[in-house]
This record gives sequence, structure tokens and C-alpha cells, in this order.
Amino acid sequence: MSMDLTEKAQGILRGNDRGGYTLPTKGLYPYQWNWDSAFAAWGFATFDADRGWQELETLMSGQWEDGMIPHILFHRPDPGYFPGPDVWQGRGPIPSSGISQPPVAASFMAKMLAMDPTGEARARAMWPALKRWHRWFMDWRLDRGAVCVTHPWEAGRDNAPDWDGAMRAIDADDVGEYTRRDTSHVDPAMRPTKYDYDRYLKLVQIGVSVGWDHEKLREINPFRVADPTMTFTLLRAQRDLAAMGRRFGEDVSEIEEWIAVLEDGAETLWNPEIGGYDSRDVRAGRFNGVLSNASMLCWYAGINDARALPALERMLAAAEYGLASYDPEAEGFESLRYWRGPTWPIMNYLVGSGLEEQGLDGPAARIRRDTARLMEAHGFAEYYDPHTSAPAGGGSFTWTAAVWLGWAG
Ligand code: 9WN
Repeated sequence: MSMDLTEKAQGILRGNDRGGYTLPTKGLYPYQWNWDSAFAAWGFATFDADRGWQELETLMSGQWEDGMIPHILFHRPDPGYFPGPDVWQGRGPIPSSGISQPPVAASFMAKMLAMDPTGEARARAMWPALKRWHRWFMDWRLDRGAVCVTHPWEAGRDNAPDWDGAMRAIDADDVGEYTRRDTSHVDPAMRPTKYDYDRYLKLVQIGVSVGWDHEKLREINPFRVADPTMTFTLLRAQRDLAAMGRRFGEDVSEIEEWIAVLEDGAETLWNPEIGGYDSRDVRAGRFNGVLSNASMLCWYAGINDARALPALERMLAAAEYGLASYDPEAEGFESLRYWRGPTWPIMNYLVGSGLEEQGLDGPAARIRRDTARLMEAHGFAEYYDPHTSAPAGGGSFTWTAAVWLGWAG
């Protein structure tokens, strides 16, 4: 491990620390994001256990009464990000968005507990909140046992090609005027387009129009896509939650039932035509035909699926650095546009560590080594060009630094 880079990574976490929560990066993302925060907690745990636990506690403090933990907590207003709390109008104890994000917090909590057993009381205190959040997904987001997203931002893979079909079905003509902020922080060519943003906002407006009532949204939201990111991360998180529950002497029988439901649900995402796990457009009743890095989260979810290996190997062979967010050989691949091609250290970690756990040492080592090479060459960017390694998006990025500290470094 390079001490120099390790010190730099720690410095990024400290620099993005706002006292109890960590920004993904200054400027571009000035709030607490859900899954970023779980990575941040784990990153802190490698050198400041107390600060790691605190990160998760702050995230939990934004939980809604119905159990949802929102994708953004707007602790302090910041005009540098759009859409902010006035647009979202979330109904939790802290101003927030109205959707969630991939539930990786329980899995990082399990890792942190292994690293710092003295944190057991704190983990135990958060366990019921995590279970309520996991239940919320089971109550409101399932389709045939797979977990759906109701907004592209919910999957954390904002402009992935998975959503193209469902986005086309959204009429955003009346969305109104607004000013984006993201394109003043980074090159617009690396960001979603205006077409995308119109639809992102339209979905927010639909949510606000019914006060983020999940039951009504299940009926009226035009966007409902069963997603491998959500399904696999929740399946993994339920396994970790159950394991911690057993340790704490909790009854985990209900969680075991959820695991069985999600295992069946994962199978509904298997698309033989692409030889991989795919997203399913629930409204249109069809697969989206997209091989992405999320397709490769099956191992992370504890599903050692030999059917998925050829596509993984092909995607790795088609890129120089790590796992691309979209099949490099597919039409429409863009090596620098966000979730339509770039390689993301956080996804490389989830996929790579899953492969390691399942004993698939070859592809696991390749992904890990490539992820380290990216950071050694260019520091801690939001994402990178998988062909050239060029850094892209925001810089000094919290979860990228956390992946160095916890895994790649
Ligand atoms: C919207 C913070 C977040 C990540 C997402 C990533 C991006 C936000 C944005 O940044 O999304 O949530 O404004 O583009 O796609 O995964 O959590 O890093």
C-alpha cells in the first residue's frame, strides 16, 4: 500500500467531512448522499472508527416514519446543487429527497463491526432502523421479487442505458424552467443531457404532487424498473443484516423469508438473450437488453452464477481499466459520459469483492489491480475512462478514496 496515497485518501475524507456527515465532493455534491455515506463510513473505519460509526448514525437520523432512508439529506441549504430541498419536499425529520438509493449501509456496517468489535453497541442500536428500511423496500418496491427503482437517481446509476425506454415514455413538456448547477461544476459532456434532466424533474414533480405517497406512486409513476443494482445490493444487505441479527440474539426469521423472495426475484432479471442480469421495465413488461456493471453484482449478492461469467470476461477484455459501466461493445457506449461507459471504483469494489468471496480470483484480481492503477495514475476521481484511464466527473471524491482505503490500496 502506498502511504502517500493512503494519506491523501484520508485527507479527502477529512476535507469532505462536514461534522457527522461527509460530502461526496465539494461543489458538485454539497449534501449527504445515502450510498456514498455508507462507503465513507467504511473508509473512515480504516483509521477513525468513531467517525465511521457516526457517519452511519447521521444517515439513520434522516429515516422517514415509514422506514425509507432518503437518497439525499439536505442538512444545510446550499445553492450549488439543483434540485434542492424546496424542489424535493421530502417528508422526513431532516429535509430530504423523496426516493432512496442502493441499500449498502447494512453491508458496510457488518464490515465495520468486524474491523471494530467495540462498536457492537452502536451497530446494535442501528440494526432495527436498517431492518425497517429493508422492510420498506419489500413493501413498496418489489415486482416478482426483484427490487424496482422509481427514478433513475434511485439506482445511483443516473443516466444508464437501462432507463432509456422508460424515460421515453415520460411526457416532460410541462416541466417548466429551471437552472442546472451540475454543469457549472463539471464538463457538460460528462453529464446527463437536458432531455434526461427534464424527465428527472418531471418524476420529482409527480412524487411531490402526491406527497411522496408510495402507494399512489406505485399506481401513477410512469417509471418503474426492476433493477439489478437494487435487487443485488438489497439481497446482500439482507444476508448481512440477518448475520448481525443472529449475533445480537434477534429473531431473523422474517429476514430469511425476504432473502428467499429476493433470490427468486434475482432470477427474474436473468435475460438469456444478453447472457446476463438485466433491468426489466415493469410498465412496458420487457427487458431493457443492457449489460452493465450492475449485471455483475450477482456474486456480491451471494449468487455464484456460472452463466454470468462469459459476459463478465468479455466486458473485461473489451476495456483496458476495470469494469465499464456499460458493455464497451454495445452501441451507444460513451467512455466519458457518466453511467454510459466510464469505470467507477465503487462498482469495481462491489463486483470485485463479490468475486473474491466466491473464489473467482482471476477476474477479481484484474478488477482490483485496475482500480488501484486508476487511482495511482490520477488520484481520486468520481469515475474514469475505461480505455484511457482519464479521470472524469468530480475530483477529490469521498467514496473513491474510501475504496482505496478499504480495498484497492
Ligand atoms: C443524483 C453522489 C451521487 C451518487 C450517484 C451518482 C450521482 C446525483 C447527481 O452522484 O448522482 O443523485 O446529481 O448526479 O450517479 O450514484 O450517489 O456521488
